[in-house]
Amino acid sequence: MLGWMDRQGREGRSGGVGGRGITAWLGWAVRDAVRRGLPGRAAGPGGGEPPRPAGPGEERERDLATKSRSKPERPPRFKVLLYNDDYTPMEFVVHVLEKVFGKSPSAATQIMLQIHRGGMGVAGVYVLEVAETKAATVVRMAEDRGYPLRSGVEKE
Ligand code: TYC
Repeated sequence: MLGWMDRQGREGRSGGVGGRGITAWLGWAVRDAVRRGLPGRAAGPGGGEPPRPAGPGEERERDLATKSRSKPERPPRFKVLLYNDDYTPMEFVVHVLEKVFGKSPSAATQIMLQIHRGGMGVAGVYVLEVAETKAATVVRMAEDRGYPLRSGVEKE
């Protein structure tokens, strides 16, 4: 004969495996199901501990478990644009492209000429915060020298 369990999930003892063994395991299984909020007799009205709201830690754990199953999204990228004007020296634009955007001297020169001829060009592509910082850096460097060079950010 097996042991028994009262409504609170406490184990009783009526012989069999001495009130431990499988009854101890069943007590653990039911308590575990109640803890995790699974449906079961002990979790129903009048039975077992009432399902308590999950604490902040548990909520986070559940969120993480859900998120880890979904494909991680690549953050959107943003182009940093430079605009042509009649006053900023070509050498300064090349300098900016090298120092702020890490371009080689020849790549920087090509981009600068493209902007000079076409009115606008892409200096680099970054996540939003980096793109905005670089665009602001360009404008500040130009303003410090009295040049009207303009920069902007556009979603790729
Ligand atoms: N047009 C400028 C000149 O002739 C050069 C220039 C190039 C300015 C690119 C801005 O983003 C620019 N001095």
